[in-house]
Amino acid sequence: MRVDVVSIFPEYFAPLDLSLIGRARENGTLRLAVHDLRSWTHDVHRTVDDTPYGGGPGMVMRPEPWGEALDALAPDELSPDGHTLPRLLVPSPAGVRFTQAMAHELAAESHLLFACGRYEGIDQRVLEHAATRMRVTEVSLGDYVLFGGEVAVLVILEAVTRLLPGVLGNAGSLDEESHAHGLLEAPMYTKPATWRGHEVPEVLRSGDHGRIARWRRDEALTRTAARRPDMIAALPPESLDKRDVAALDRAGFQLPPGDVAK
Ligand code: JAH
Repeated sequence: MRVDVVSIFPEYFAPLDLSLIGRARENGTLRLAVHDLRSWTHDVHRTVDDTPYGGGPGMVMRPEPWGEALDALAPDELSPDGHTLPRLLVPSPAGVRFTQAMAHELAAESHLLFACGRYEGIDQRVLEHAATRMRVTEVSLGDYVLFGGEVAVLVILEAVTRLLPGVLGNAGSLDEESHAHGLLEAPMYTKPATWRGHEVPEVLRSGDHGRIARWRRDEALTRTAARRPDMIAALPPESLDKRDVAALDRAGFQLPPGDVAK
């Protein structure tokens, strides 16, 4: 996968040289380039912002440097090596929610291009114009505001690159994780069996794989009901069997009335 990132703070991306993402870059799984937006400015002050039309606080990123950056990184004509246009992603508190499902979708792309806004954001015409020749997605990690899109890009890139074939050594850990099945995962434990007076639940040491699976399912349901009732409400009713409904009932969770349970 090819990834380009445009930012006025390219130093933010130094951590991408490290660890598993760094290894994916070394072995060619990930071809990542970070670009300084100011390299597409022409004035002596390398200006990237201006005051907002309509008034209001703060500054807005000027369209001209962004236009040139996107022209350079997503050329209009198809490149000779047959490369398709990138998918443009713009972190913004006004974007659609980034989810594990979107991470999977992005991991299937061959080229991602991230535009990191700062201040009050990027002149909207940049996105409008880009949308005339490539797929553009404004994306939000959650309902909070950062100084800019850089940290959001680090998060998205980590979520996406760990799904690329060959990046995660342990492929099994991909499909039993939180959010893969619409429930939070059960708690995990390792040795020693007793630590500072706290015990690992007996069932996990029993060797009874059936009991262990049921216990983990109950824990996942209980914990999800307590922490993320929205996720329980979103479960397809047919995904819950009678023991699931009983576990939720013990947790005091009121399921919406309806066709329940095998
Ligand atoms: C803030 C440009 N949902 C996380 C998120 C993503 C981007 C931004 N804030 C929060 C942001 C200022 C300018 C982007």
